[in-house]
Amino acid sequence: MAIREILEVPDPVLKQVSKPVEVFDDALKTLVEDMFETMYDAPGIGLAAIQVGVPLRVLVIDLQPDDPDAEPEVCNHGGHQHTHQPTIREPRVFINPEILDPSEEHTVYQEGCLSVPEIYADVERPSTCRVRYQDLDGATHEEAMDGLLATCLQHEMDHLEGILFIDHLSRLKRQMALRKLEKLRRAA
Ligand code: GNR
Ligand code: NI
Repeated sequence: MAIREILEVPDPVLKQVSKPVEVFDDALKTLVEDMFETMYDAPGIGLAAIQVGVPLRVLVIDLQPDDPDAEPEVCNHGGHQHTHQPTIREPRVFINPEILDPSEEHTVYQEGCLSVPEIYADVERPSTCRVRYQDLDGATHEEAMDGLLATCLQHEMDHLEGILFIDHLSRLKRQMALRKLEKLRRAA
């Protein structure tokens, strides 16, 4: 397992259209493992293969819900004791995903993207949809999506077409976002 470098705007690789996966081999499993490690490290709730420079139709998602009923874990580091809820991992892999039946109802969600760091903006998308996808063994599945999972899946699907969430903004808002990012980078 390895953490891979996440490409950021304006890297032209992010604009590439990703190709379908045709071979379900060990190299694909390694890519997916590395994508999870990279996503958890970032941290983020989703990652498309193109974000680590691989133009294949592969997505990973983990909304990482905290289990409200779980026993808090007590941490003690640097002599400072605190508690936090353990994270339940719910890793999901979508290979060659297709969106079906997007709802007419739309939801606005404040999105961010690991390839557009520290920029957040409202994006409107269909509230629910179905997804048809393959798993790591090549088996096909279909599933209904709603809430943050539907939003995140559609954000990741956009990456497969070379589209970033800022591409959904007006030109003015997109330019403001990119200028803010430039300013943050200069300050860093
Ligand atoms: O970590 C992420 N958070 C997020 C928040 C709202 C909508 C979409 C996302 S996905 C993003 C990680 C990422 O860039 N995936 O491509
Ligand atoms: Ni993204």
